[in-house]
Amino acid sequence: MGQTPTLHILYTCPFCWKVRGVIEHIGMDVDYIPVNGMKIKKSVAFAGDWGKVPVFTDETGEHFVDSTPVMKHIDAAYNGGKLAATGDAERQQKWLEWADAKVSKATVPILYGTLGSALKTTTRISKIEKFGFVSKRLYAWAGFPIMWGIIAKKRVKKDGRTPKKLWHDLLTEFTGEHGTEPFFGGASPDLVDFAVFGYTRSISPFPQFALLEDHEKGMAWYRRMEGTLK
Ligand SMILES: N[C@@H](CCC(=O)N[C@@H](CS)C(=O)NCC(=O)O)C(=O)O
Repeated sequence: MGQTPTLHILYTCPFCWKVRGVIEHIGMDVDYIPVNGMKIKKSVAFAGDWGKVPVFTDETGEHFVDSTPVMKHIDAAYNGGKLAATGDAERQQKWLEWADAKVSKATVPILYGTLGSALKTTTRISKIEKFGFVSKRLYAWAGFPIMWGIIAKKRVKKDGRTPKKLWHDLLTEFTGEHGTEPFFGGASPDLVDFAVFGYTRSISPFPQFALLEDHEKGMAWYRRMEGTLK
């Protein structure tokens, strides 16, 4: 027996939610360590020069970085590799890449795509995340014009769809791939389910989640995923 495994996170980080879903599904005992969003690099410097969250540290003190490899590692080491072994490996890999390329890009537009939504998001983040006294105020006021004006606006314009339509299209494409099964993985979820679930769930602390909730098939799947958590 070593130390309790830890996961360094930001509460609102979509990549962290991917890993958290797997941890909750397995019912593992993991200590979540929230980092200050203004000091990520410094907070995870112990894991080398990766400089991002999530970082998983196992009971022996070994570090693992990058959400998809971390999900795979946790599944292999603590779950008998069941999430990876479900279904066809090539199909799983292709859709993991789809999730990391497409669904990951949909989170910023929905959270920051309009000035109003960006303000709602940064206000909420300043309440949820761990911040210092000054950085909290700085983020709440300086964060939203930056996220909206510099990052989100360009992405929304480039895609051409409204952030809501983009999410609905992704959820339609994803659930369409399930066929008549309840999950992408078939009768039970696999790594792809947890990747898409993580990205989707990262929107759940924000009022914009309501825009996803009227995607009927997507939400039915999302609620089934919640039902697999311990
Ligand atoms: N590909 C990485 C991306 C992780 C990532 O970009 N995390 C963000 C927080 S949401 C971060 O730590 N950014 C800090 C930085 O890039 O300096 C993963 O899937 O884990």
